Amino acid sequence: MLRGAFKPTETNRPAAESAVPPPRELQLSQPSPAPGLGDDERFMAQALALAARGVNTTHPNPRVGCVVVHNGVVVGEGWHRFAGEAHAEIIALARAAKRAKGAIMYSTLEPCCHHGRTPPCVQAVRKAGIRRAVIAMQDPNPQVNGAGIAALERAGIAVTLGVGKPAAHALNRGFYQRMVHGKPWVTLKMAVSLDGKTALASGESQWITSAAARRDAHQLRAASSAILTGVGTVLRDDPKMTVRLGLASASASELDARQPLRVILDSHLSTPAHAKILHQPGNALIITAVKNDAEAALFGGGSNAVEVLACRAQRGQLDLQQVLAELAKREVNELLVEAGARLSGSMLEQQLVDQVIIYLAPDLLGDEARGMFNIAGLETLADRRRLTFREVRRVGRDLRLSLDVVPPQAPATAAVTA
Ligand code: AOF
Ligand code: ZN
Repeated sequence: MLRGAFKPTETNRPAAESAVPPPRELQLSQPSPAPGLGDDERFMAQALALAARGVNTTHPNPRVGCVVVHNGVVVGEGWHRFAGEAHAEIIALARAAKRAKGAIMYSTLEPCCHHGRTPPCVQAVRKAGIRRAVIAMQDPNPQVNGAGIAALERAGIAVTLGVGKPAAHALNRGFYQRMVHGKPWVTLKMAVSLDGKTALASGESQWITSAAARRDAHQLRAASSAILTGVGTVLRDDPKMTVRLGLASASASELDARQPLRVILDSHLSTPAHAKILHQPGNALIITAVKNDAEAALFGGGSNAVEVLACRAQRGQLDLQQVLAELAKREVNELLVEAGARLSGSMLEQQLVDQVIIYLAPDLLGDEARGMFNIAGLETLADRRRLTFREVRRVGRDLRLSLDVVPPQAPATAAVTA
């Protein structure tokens, strides 16, 4: 993948991505730890804040932060920025240098013990003379999965596991879901009017929400490994599906390197070869039911990388579970769905969505306008699809609603923060 190959010359410098704050769901509720917390919680909160700086760049790797503390003083900090570059621990230990001897290391993820793109962190931790390691969560990567902790303990390093785990997990919910369940974390985003409409009957939809809400949505894109849409949206809106807003300080190569993979579900391979979505920085993937090499070749001619992949389909509908599995194979941790009512409705009906973000404009578009989700009619209220509000906040003149999808049979609870 393009982003894996991208290597800035200087590691861990103050990053352009700090211009794009992480989505609120990924921000710590306490960026500066409250007084009264124990040392472990306080230093782990610092490591978590460092980890969050990688929110837009570490893909396909997890977001990890590390703090080295000697006699109660922070002597080294680090966070993982790009796959292929040094891990958080390596940077923090290098900063601490000799002061790492006898120090405590706070890491938001279990240090790795395998050779990936970079050498194992546990060796460096041992060599540096760390005496205790505080770790927020185990690395779900099957190549690590507890073996890093076991290696530290074998080296006589005391390990405390679980401090700050919920926040560490939230930062890496996509990485976790891919490693453990073989599918990405799926966020479905939609911009709608107060009467739940996404476009006029004519298809006109630019713009339903304000510039502030659209900027916020670009932050969702920036943190995603891939964006999924349907060919209907491509034909109707000819979208670019790139991260553009809020990245003024990024260089052209950084902008290219951080573009999420653009995925188009197109059963009959009817995406026009000139569609804008195919001609942007970064990679595009068309998933179809009817791969025909001659037709697929039409998409390969330009300067951009466009892959065409055939997936199972039934009655013209692509198998969405297989689509997600294929995306996980391509190391997609977090997937953002920006699609029309049909694909969005199918994703929800098939319980493939983890989180829904709605930007709600205080306007009415009328009965003729298009609805949000094509979902089969229900006979009784007992069959309704349930979601719960996680967060509600105002963005410009619009509201941003963040909702969790409730699995069937689970009781819906109201937990709203305004
Ligand atoms: C750590 N610290 O900061 C991160 C870790 O290809 P590599 O060498 O970058 O290894 C990637 C794997 O390392 C990734 O899948 C995950 O298991 C772990 N990530 N580990 O000790 C870090 N980012
Ligand atoms: Zn490592």
